[in-house]
Amino acid sequence: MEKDIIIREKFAEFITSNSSTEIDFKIREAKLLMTYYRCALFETETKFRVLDEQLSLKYNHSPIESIKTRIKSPESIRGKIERLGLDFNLSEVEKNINDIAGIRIICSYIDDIYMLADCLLSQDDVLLVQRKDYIAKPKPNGYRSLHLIIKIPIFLSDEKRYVKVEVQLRTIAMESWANLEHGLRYKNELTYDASTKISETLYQCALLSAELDEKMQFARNLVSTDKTDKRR
Ligand code: 0O2
Repeated sequence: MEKDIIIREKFAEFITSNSSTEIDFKIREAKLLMTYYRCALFETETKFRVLDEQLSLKYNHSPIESIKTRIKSPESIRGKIERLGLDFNLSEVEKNINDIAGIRIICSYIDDIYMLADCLLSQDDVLLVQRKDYIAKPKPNGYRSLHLIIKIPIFLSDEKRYVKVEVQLRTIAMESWANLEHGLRYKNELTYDASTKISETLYQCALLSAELDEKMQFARNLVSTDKTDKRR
């Protein structure tokens, strides 16, 4: 509620301290920036689809189960600006918020995650900004995924512009756990006891989901070895 009042005040200040031409200009700039992020998502998605086509032929299974893309909502961007204590201006947002454009790659097996990440990062137009491996080192609540922040170029009519994209790579099991956990986390008004029990249960589920991934990977490796043996 208090946040809403602050936002309303900021908006009123913005309206009174800028002429309508300046406001139009700022709106156009914001729209343009969002367009760059959308284009960067097209480019990144295409890169993964190309890799999937080629690697499917090479390994006889498709490493990508599905792809999801999203542009962070204005409310969520606003929340992050406040959390990070940034100024409400576009260059601050562009410089400091890494996940405005997000792409999630759902993979069949754990090895596919690392193979796809390596293939992407070996492309000479992709720059790695940050890598967080929550599979090798899961978060304390059990969350697992590989996160990359990359910069990729988009080619506009008159310039080449590097844009940041957050790439999350995870297996089907990691995706199910994260989606259910996300849903439960936002069920608020829980007592301390209930919330502690839910966290413990989710952590147990995360361990089971990690075990499932390991077993599936083991089965997949047996298929590959068996095929190699037959060829001998
Ligand atoms: P949304 O709606 O997915 O965008 P930062 O992003 O820099 O503020 P942090 O913690 O440094 O925060 O980034 P990190 O660890 O790379 O995680 C960012 C994103 O990963 C989150 O984005 C989630 O999508 C996902 N994530 C991280 N931890 C968890 C978790 O414990 N549970 C679930 N379900 N997802 C997680 P956003 O911005 O939170 O949300």
